[in-house]
Amino acid sequence: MESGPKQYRVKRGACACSALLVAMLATSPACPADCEIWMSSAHASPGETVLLRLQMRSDLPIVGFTVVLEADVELKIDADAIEAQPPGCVESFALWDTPENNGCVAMGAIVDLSPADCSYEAGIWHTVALLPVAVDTAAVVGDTLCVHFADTCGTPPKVNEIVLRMPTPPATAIACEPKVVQEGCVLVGDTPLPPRIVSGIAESCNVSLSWENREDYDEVVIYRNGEQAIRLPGPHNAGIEVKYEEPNVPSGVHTYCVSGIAGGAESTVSCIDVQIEVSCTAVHIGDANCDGAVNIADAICLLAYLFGLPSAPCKNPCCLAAMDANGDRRTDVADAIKILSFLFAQETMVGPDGSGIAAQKDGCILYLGELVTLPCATPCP
Ligand SMILES: [Ca+2]
Ligand SMILES: [Ca+2]
Repeated sequence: MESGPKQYRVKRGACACSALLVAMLATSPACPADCEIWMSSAHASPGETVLLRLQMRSDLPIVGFTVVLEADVELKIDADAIEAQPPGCVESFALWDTPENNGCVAMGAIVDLSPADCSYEAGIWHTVALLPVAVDTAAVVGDTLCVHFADTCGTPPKVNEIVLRMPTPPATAIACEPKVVQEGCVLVGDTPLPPRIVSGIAESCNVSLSWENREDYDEVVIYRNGEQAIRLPGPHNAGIEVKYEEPNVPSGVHTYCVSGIAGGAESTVSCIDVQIEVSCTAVHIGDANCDGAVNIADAICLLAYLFGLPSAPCKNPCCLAAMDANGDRRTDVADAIKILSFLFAQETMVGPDGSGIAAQKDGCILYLGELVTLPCATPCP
């Protein structure tokens, strides 16, 4: 089989990083897509070897790449052990680390242009190589040793580039300079690197947290105001961004912290303050007896509340707001009729905010506290 790059027509786009090519902007085709490279980080003890994950993403399918790496002196990328991903698709995997490269390492892979399954799909991150990195035995705990993406390496210069498949036949390709999102680092020590918090946003009554797993974790732990809020079992691959949404958070300022657990050791935490400015109440409209479901028993409960003897069940409602099935901020016989119509005539109930509640939306819903004007001693879970 003919080897690697020769069998593909690869044009270098205007976004290739050579300064010479910048001067050719006027005549070169523009790079048709955004493309990015990223490398995970890890922790390791002196003398230990860890895998760093090389990831790529672009707006067009990726069919090949070259990256140029420079490592801090204590790190050695093992030339023989680079693992290309996915194993069945990478047709040619090359590594250039000759002495004249002045310590840099250039590596690349070509993924077959046909079949199409063997390109890296557009728009999502792909792990394209696992790079073993050996930490020198003389490294000191607490050191941070990084692998950098470099601009050029060797003669003729090799550059960071991603080879993109062009969308129109024949299956031509174009090389683009990728944006470096993160360089990989190894923290010398026993504990994993903490996740990096990207954002913490209050959305009405919910908190939306996002973070980046800086290495592979077995578990991720989220703390709210110093108390453990939830443990998210893994595996959690080192990746770009993970989102977690916590519903029904009380109003006020909350400190959210995230840690990662790997090999039984927990990282330090990364924290962010999030302010919930609104108060929220969870109501299950129509669930007059607060048993978690809307059925005919709720219509009976509501009628008993309205017309029953003082000893009748439901005389002391757990959540009067849940009984207001038609959203008029009163509780009367019309609500019992509304519940029956909801159950047997496909009518919608109405929430305190005026929204319709069809059968598929039936359940515990958060409403802004100011809209829930009827008492609700027991908001639904
Ligand atoms: Ca019920
Ligand atoms: Ca009502």
